[in-house]
Amino acid sequence: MIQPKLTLVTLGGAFGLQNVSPFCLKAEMLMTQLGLDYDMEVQADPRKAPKGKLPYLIADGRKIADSELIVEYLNDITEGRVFAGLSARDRALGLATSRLVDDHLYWIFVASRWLDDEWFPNVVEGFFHIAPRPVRGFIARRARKEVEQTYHLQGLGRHTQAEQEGFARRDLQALQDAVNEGDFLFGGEPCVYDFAIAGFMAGVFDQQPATWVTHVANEYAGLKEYTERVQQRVGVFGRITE
Ligand SMILES: N[C@@H](CCC(=O)N[C@@H](CS)C(=O)NCC(=O)O)C(=O)O
Repeated sequence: MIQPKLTLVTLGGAFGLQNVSPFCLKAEMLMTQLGLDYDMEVQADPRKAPKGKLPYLIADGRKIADSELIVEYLNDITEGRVFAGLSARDRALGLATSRLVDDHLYWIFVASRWLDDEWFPNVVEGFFHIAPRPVRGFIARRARKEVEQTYHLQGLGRHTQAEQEGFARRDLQALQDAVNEGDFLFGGEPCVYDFAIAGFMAGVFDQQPATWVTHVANEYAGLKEYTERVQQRVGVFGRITE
């Protein structure tokens, strides 16, 4: 295979994490596991990404935006290596689990950062350091309003704090039960679905300071050990390691 020139554009680091976005970290883990030769570039302003979100991949000049579309592209150029060895059932369960993480638990975690008055100052410094200091707070508060509206529209934002914790606990328990047997989800080597789970959970466990979701997640020791195992095996960590 003649490999295209690949550049993975990510949101970069914040809160003690070298790669703060779970979607970016999943792509980084997969590209490393596949042994691809690639560069990483930071774009701290998601509005400059093709779809206003990160990551995107530049492959010989073509931009592929969205981690799932990146996964599909990587599967194509490696002639099916991403999903090799996975049965249709593995792929069904892997996809369902990834959706739980990306489209449900992710939003609870986002809210635990953005909508907690005590934690929000970390968001201002972690995500808006690129804005000039005099307008930083204003821009961050405007963005916070959008997060609040999105969380409400998604539906989770209509629940009490105790109910949100209940939703988070059921998700975490389901993830822990899914990964509790064997080293990885589907055998002796991690696959893209392990990267979706561990890429997300690494940020939950290792961000500084903790949010309430981190405190709750710390009670799921099996999930924490698994998250560490995946990172160790692929050699890519959410946290800053040196
Ligand atoms: N479905 C997308 C989600 C990407 C995403 O939500 N990225 C976040 C960072 S974790 C982002 O760029 N957010 C910026 C924004 O929504 O303005 C993927 O899988 O790539």
